[in-house]
Amino acid sequence: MSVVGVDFGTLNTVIAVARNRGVDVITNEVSNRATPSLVGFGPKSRYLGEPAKTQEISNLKNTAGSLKRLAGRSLTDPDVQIEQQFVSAPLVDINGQVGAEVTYLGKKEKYTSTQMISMFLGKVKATASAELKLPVSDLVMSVPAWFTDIQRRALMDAAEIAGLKLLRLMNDTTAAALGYGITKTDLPTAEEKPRRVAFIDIGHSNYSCSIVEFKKGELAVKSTASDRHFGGRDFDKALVDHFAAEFKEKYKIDVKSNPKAMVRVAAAAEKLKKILSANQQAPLNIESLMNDVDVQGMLKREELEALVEPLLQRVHMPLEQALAEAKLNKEDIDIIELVGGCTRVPALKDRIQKFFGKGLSFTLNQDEAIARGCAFSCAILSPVFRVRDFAIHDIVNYPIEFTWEKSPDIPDEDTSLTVFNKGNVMPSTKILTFYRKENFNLEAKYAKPELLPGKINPWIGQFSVKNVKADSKDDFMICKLKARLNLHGILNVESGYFVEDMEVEESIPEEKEGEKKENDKDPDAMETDDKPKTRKVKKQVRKGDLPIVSGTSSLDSSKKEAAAEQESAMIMEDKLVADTEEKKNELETYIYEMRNKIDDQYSEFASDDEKTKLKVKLENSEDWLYDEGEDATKAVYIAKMDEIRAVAGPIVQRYFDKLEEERAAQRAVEEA
Ligand code: ATP
Ligand code: K
Ligand code: MG
Repeated sequence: MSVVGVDFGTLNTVIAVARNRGVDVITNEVSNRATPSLVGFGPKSRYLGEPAKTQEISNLKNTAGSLKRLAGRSLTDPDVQIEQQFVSAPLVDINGQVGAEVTYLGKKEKYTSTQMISMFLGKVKATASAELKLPVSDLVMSVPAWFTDIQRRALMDAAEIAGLKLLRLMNDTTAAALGYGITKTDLPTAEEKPRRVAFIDIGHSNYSCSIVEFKKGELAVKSTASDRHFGGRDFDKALVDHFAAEFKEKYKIDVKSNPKAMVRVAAAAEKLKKILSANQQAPLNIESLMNDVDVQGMLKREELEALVEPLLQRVHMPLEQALAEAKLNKEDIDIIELVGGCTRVPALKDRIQKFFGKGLSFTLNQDEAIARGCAFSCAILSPVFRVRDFAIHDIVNYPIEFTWEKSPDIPDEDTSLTVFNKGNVMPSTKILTFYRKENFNLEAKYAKPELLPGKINPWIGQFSVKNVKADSKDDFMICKLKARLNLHGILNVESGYFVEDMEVEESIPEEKEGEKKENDKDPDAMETDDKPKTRKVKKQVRKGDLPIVSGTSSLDSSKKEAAAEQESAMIMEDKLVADTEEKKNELETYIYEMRNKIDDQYSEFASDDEKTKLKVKLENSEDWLYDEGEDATKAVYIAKMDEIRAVAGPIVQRYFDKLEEERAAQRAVEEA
């Protein structure tokens, strides 16, 4: 069984696997350690990951990125409107969920964000499986800590549709913290002061800071704060705006009117930004950007910093919030660990360092720490892998309340309760008690919608409790419901049962005598009656289960099955296209090979007549290949190959017979 950790980034996805020697980041089909988080749709197949990036500029309208930021969102969400600036395919509404409209196999199609994520995760699965040479199912994946129930459920659904089993959805910075802690041998003991580390992750779109306390064998997240619209792409955008204005002035071209030109400028801007992290000045040159104009620009690091000054002024905010929520001061933080590609920007490092007034630490691999942490978590959770356990206490980021209808029998009953408060430990289980004579419903929702990202629906779920009835004396049934905020940060009412108050006999625990008394104990005072003492106490005794019917934002199983079938069909289609391409390449190679060999090693084994016949066959086949055979089916390529083999076969056979004859003669000589 495989043990896989995935950092599903807005721009890049990194896959790590745990093997017996430790955790490694794996490479994809083109040997990259990160895969673009992109899906594309073509006339014959889909492009997932690297091919989507390769095709992006020529296939803008049918390429979608920012996938995870679309999870669980609706089109009208203001956050999605921001996302549309970074997604080149048009975003549309699909029954309340955001999706993309694309042309696939020559037809207009719409896919929800959940479907597109499952397509991409299918690719992640194939990449891991190819590297491990094992079927892949179990994995741990990271998400920003600010993701809500509906966003997390969407990711769970997407993984399931892709045939993956998510053992844990882990917050990005918590994953980095696990990777940090699990390899440390010098963490404080239970009695000592904990080590306090601030983990700061600034990626392509998001900036998060978690304050984490470490002790031997455990970590506890104290707070997490984020600026969910702060990352590398905002730097890129500032550069694009700058150069768009400059090119308008200098070359009289409006790149903003030309989507392809915009993508090319954005790519060049990102490259320029990276160079400026290590150099004081860098050029930006693009050939034939639009209207046959070649553009040239130049930028100094200080100019970049001036362009992003409004962003830099926000750097301190998540840091201040994280400290306040952890009830700590800057001075309490022992170490500041930075991860995420964007933390390479010198101005950012500088501001963070100034904020804390102490040096920053880069002991984790900035691009790979989160994926590695996820792989460690998967190893801990996997039944097949032995790894030192490390306890992870995360926290609730938004308060969750339950509401219910007032019982007709209890007029002064409250009708809501905040069950999980912000800052509570997560995962966590709470038992809710209700006195009822009839079936009842309760609803879970986020208590403070204004804290949620964008216009996320605060509703979490409705739970109907069945088989509730009054007892023979018309007394209330005492109903107990188990509400669990699980490892994924998803809330469920997992089970219900009812109890009865009963009098039970309970043995009285022997009173512990103090040590001093024990020492000068008088032997005559010893107890002679050895019958255990008991007392009657009232206790709640579990009497039976209460079925619960849940309605949440998760897809129901029939929808998931349908999506999984659709996904399988697309995988088959993609595979057929890939196989067809392979057969075509084989045919092409075979033609070249035969043409060379017929006048070389095969020459003496063919009559002139046979040679002419084969050469004509090869030439016709080649002409066909570059004409109507350009786009044939797999079966036709195989048939063409067979046709050539029919002519070449006897010749090749004679050649091998001769080789065999020579070998036999050689052996005879050696044995003689
Ligand atoms: P997110 O965490 O927001 O979902 P992500 O995980 O895909 O996104 P990362 O891979 O951590 O993001 O970081 C990618 C960003 O880091 C990009 O904007 C990239 O341009 C930027 N980046 C990478 N290297 C450098 C560098 N040397 N200098 C400046 N920026 C860099
Ligand atoms: K990443
Ligand atoms: Mg990231």
